[in-house]
Amino acid sequence: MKILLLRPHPGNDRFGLGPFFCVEPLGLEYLAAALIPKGHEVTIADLRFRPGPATWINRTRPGLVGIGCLHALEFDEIRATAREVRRASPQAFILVGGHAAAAYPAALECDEIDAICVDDGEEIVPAVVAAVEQGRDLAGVPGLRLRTPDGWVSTPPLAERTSLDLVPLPARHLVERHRSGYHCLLFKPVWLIETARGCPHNCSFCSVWQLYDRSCRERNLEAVVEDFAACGDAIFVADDLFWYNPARSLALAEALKRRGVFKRWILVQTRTDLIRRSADLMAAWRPLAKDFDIFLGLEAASDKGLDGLDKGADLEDSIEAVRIARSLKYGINGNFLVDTDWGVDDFRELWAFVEQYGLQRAGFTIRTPLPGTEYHQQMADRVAGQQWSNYDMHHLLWEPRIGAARFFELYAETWRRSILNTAGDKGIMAWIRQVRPSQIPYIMRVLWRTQRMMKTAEYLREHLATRPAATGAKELKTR
Ligand code: B12
Ligand code: SF4
Repeated sequence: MKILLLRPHPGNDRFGLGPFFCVEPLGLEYLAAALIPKGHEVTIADLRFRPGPATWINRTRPGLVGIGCLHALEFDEIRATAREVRRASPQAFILVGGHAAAAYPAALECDEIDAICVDDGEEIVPAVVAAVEQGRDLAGVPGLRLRTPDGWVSTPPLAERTSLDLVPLPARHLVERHRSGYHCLLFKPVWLIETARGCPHNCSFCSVWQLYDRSCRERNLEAVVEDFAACGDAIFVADDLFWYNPARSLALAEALKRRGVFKRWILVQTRTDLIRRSADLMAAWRPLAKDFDIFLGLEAASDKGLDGLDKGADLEDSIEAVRIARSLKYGINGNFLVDTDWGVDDFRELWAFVEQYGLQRAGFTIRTPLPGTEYHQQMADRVAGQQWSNYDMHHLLWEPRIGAARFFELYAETWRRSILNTAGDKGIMAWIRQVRPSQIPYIMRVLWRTQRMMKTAEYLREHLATRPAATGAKELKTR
């Protein structure tokens, strides 16, 4: 069958680090790798680049269109894309999947979509394609929400979680036409690699563990080494929790060294307590790249703050992790969560922590009830009527304790303390010196776009324009 897999534009990347990142649709590449050996003709189209869905439909004439949905902030855009696909190809079967779709399918249950995949796709998608091709009932395919004449129904879950080794390598050749457009921070082009999936922890703001029931699955080391060797020299590792299994991580570092893998840059995501107890492992990995950055879940500047998020790590873990990582010359890109219940003292506590430990490379996001979390269920009444694009962790979904105007004033001030503030410690020239001449226009464009995060008025304008009409303009407190 002819299959078209679409990665839609996220719709909202006005705030946050969105402009700094555009990475390949790795989930779709794994789906393609599962479908191609079964004789299907697969095209992946990344709609963050031209052309749009209608052109791709005309070019490929698909029997099934799969739409990837990674983030809740994309829900409205996914539905709009599905509508466009339906118009251009009324006969095609429309299947949606990806992290956010699986974590909260209710947001996508609409007439334009035929089915939603609520688990990993490597087994489920080929089964859907076979059923559609043979005109069989999809009720027998596991892991789906299915649109039926009687409404949306669930099919049984997969008997077992899909092994990551079912499909050893992603079909990266299908996105090569977009490769030069994929970038992360200062690096362009970049490659996204996954070595493991899931996380055993239970941070209250995170939808990953709730989807995978705190399970972790690992890819076969040989496949991972092969993938690293075949990809280019700037790598973003997609694993939810890198270095999670010390013995396996050590074996992987050694296997990569034996294979002669050495990258210009690697970025991984992990936890502070894990780094604190893994100094040897960190030392083993560091020689694998010239520059090696870590996205570290710092989250809060006090033990009370960390406890309130069920982080399961304390402030001493944060301080030690930063010390260990820096002693090994890792770069730290942390993230902190800012709470709508905060007063000025809480902001000051965060600023002091950032200053004391030199964490100006960190990002700051607003604690947001992401669909698929218990926190979202608890906050259901307060978030009613919000548009999905506001779930980017830079919008307020309800009135904060100190009022929106004062909150955004302090939030913008928090961002002004980061290195992204070109009027702050790191000016434009310092950024320009870090990139090749050909990348200067790119870095200028990205920096220009991120400057709105330092401006109170930009947040307020956005807040007024996008909040549910029902809350009314009168609620906005001004100083
Ligand atoms: C890479 C990544 C990013 C990248 C790039 C994303 C992009 N737009 O291309 C960047 C860094 C930009 C990013 C940004 C953000 N991200 Co992000 N991101 C991820 C991450 C780490 C990996 C995704 C991935 O590629 N995994 C590897 C592939 C192989 O797995 P997969 O995509 O899940 O694919 C499988 C299945 O889902 C399924 N599938 C996938 N697509 C499809 C399609 C169809 C049709 C079907 C049937 C099945 C299917 O089959 C695949 C194979 O099994 C996930 C973590 C996660 N566990 O998903 C977070 C994650 C998705 N991100 C998250 C968040 C919160 C964000 C930010 C809001 C963070 C922030 N602080 O600003 C921003 C939003 C940016 C924006 N404005 O768009 C949350 C999502 C929460 C939610 N419920 O919305 C996650 C889950 C992380 C977390 N720990 O909470 N992100
Ligand atoms: S450690 Fe990271 S991936 Fe794991 S539950 Fe916490 S935020 Fe989610």
